Amino acid sequence: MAGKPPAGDPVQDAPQVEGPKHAAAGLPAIGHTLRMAQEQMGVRRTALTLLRVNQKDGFDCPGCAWPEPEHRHKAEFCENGAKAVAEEATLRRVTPEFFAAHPVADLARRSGYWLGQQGRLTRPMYLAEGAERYEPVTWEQAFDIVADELDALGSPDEALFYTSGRTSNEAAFLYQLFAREFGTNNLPDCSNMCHESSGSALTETIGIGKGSVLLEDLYKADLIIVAGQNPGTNHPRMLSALEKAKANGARIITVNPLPEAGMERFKNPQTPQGMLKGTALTDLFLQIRLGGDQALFRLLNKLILESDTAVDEEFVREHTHGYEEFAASARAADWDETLTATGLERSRIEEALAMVLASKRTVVCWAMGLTQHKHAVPTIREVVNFLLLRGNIGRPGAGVCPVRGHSNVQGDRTMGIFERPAPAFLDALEREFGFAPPREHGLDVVRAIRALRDGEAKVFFAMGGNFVSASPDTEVTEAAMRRARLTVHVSTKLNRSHAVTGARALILPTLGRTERDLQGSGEQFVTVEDSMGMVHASRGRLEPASPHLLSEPAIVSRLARRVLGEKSTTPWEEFEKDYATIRDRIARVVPGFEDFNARVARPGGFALPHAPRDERRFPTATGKANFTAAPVEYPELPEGRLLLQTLRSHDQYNTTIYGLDDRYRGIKNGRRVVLVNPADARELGGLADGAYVDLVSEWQDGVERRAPGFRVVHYPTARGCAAAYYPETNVLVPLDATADTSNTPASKSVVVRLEARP
Ligand SMILES: Nc1nc2c(c(=O)[nH]1)N[C@H]1C(S)=C(S)[C@@H](COP(=O)(O)OP(=O)(O)OC[C@H]3O[C@@H](n4cnc5c(=O)[nH]c(N)nc54)[C@H](O)[C@@H]3O)O[C@H]1N2
Ligand SMILES: Nc1nc2c(c(=O)[nH]1)N[C@H]1C(S)=C(S)[C@@H](COP(=O)(O)OP(=O)(O)OC[C@H]3O[C@@H](n4cnc5c(=O)[nH]c(N)nc54)[C@H](O)[C@@H]3O)O[C@H]1N2
Ligand SMILES: [Mo]
Repeated sequence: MAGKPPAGDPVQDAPQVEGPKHAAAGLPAIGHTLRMAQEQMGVRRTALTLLRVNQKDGFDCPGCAWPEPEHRHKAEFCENGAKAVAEEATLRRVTPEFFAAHPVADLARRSGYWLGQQGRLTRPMYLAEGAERYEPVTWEQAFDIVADELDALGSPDEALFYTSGRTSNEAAFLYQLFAREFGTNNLPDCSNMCHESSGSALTETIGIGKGSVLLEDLYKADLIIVAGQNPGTNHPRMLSALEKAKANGARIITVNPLPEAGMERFKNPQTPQGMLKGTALTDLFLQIRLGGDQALFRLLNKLILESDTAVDEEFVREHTHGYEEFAASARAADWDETLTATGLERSRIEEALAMVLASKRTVVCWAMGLTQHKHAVPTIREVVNFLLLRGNIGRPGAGVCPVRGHSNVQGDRTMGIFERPAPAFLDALEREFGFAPPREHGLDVVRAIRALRDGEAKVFFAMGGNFVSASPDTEVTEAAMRRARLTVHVSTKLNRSHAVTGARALILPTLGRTERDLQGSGEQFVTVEDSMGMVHASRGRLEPASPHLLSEPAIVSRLARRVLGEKSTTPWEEFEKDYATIRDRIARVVPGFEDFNARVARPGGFALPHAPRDERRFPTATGKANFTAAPVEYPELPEGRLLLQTLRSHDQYNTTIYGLDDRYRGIKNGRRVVLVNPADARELGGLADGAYVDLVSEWQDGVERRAPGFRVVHYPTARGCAAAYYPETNVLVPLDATADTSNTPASKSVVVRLEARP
């Protein structure tokens, strides 16, 4: 044992290690959930609130974007969702007195966990230039301040309008409309750091950047491959769907550097049988090296090409383009190189191949393990090649399934939150609202940070999220943010982005999903789109956390009226009063939303059209599904170094830390841990379990990025691959280390060395 964690850490971070678990959910999950919820909400509110999650007359769970099954349980929520709800419906409050007692410098010293634990924001707060503390302001004053700074800009492109993925369709539609009437496409969003690589790869290959399967398809599949995803923690309700798929005969291959408990065994808390024994989910575990997936799928493609009658020739002929070039490239795949890139044994890949060839209906699910690499886009294209080869797109029980994160991140994009909008979308806006939207592409997250850093952007406005903690290269991002003239955050909870501000700053407190939204025409509901393109209503019932909150649509409407004034002929006031009028406009602008108000009134909502899924039509440039050819890539690992992935613990939601445990990985009471394979630890100078190290990232710019004081945990991760939690390790991810094409930060392959602490 060497060293200690750095002194002065305001969180009592003292990790205890018990070793990984081999099953997820079940009784411990329920007990844990209720305890956490009751701490925040009390017993009665806990019962009232949790029973409304994902019910047909209730609110959409803010936990994740996994779809709601047709037959819902009385308790259609999971541990993850319950925690998200408790976090929002908490009875704790952040008041003006709180801000008087805690100068910004003090807030900046606190951990994200501490900030979140303070409770719900209750009043608009303003930090004047040079002031030490936030002070309460009226909403009118707040909008005046934003309008002053926006008016003072040399160009609308000096403003940035960020969105996190919890914003409803209605709010998102208004927000992008406001930004574009103001004159910019600078609409970076959390998607840029998340599934952008999936969007890029899918749009190019199948013509639509969304998944092609519905829940029923999972139930009908013969084979489901879950690559780069940890549903036990991040999409727990997906485990019920996988369980059902298995009961129907599906087999499951898990591709992951970590053995994740949820994929090993699932104890369904909703059946007595499940509670006791549970279902083994994974049939074949491919413990792959970080970034080895493209090589794996490319080799599988070569092997499919070489197997008699394995290729669906009719599908390839009728529906695809680029087959010859792709096939030539795939045939060049090399066993030895693949074994190096993946760290897998040959026999395992052969087993996988046999399962692939035995399957008539295959689904591939993935999340951040595939999207956050330099070569994420070619990796996902290779997955598409893999599915196209055997006709596994646009057929029941088969398809692509990128599993989305934030509960409405997909809907926000559908509503036009995109820095590179399609011309057809802008044309439709122009027709409907009679203004000329800007046509030049705007800035994504990484480019927005550069623009702030270089003084080219001066106002940063965030609709939700925690930009400084979620973004890469924390020191660079924070310094960039501090250069802004004004930073504004529409938020429910306190977070670090409120403490690392521009010269002036505003916190605008807003309603959460769980809360009643009363406007001029009566009680309102909003709508969201889940990971599978289903749109449905969400209606909160709780009394708002404070009488001073405004809803997100109200904030945008009022801001737009104040900033745009006479220049805008859009009926912002009417939108605020009655959200049905927003939906009428969405119906006329966004394809698939025709007759929106009537269709969303039906219980369960409706499915958006998806041409490849519904009619095997591929709206790409070639009019066909595109095979693509690419050379194999995988991260290089210099001697004496490890590849670090930055991932989520069980007790966090992105930058919101619920608690200090990661139950399934057997880690308690601390987050500053780095999981290292014991054999690697031995080779790296005999790093003992329990030793403390600094993580030092090495990148081609020569800058040394350091995250101090991590406890080494010997863990059965793939060789050469380490893991540590985000956002503590974002400081290690270089701003310029991004995925080709999608520009998503490569948060899952950071080259690090471990320096023992004295
Ligand atoms: N409780 C909870 N739920 C959440 C969230 C949360 O923070 N907490 N966040 C939400 C959001 S926004 C998102 S995007 C999703 C994220 O959901 P996930 O993508 O499941 O989240 P991560 O924790 O980033 O986990 C990545 C998984 O991929 C594996 N992996 C990493 N690199 C590779 C690789 O190169 N190849 C392969 N095959 N596997 C790899 C990791 O070992 C890990 O199991 O979850 C959503 N739901
Ligand atoms: N190193 C590393 N970095 C990553 C990732 C990673 O895996 N590794 N993952 C990336 C991914 S996938 C994502 S999606 C991003 C997440 O990036 P963000 O979406 O920006 O971050 P969150 O932590 O989800 O935002 C939490 C805050 O949102 C606010 N909030 C919550 N609910 C609401 C609401 O209903 N309305 C409003 N207005 N505000 C609300 C609260 O104030 C809360 O503090 O992080 C990315 N960053
Ligand atoms: Mo995400």
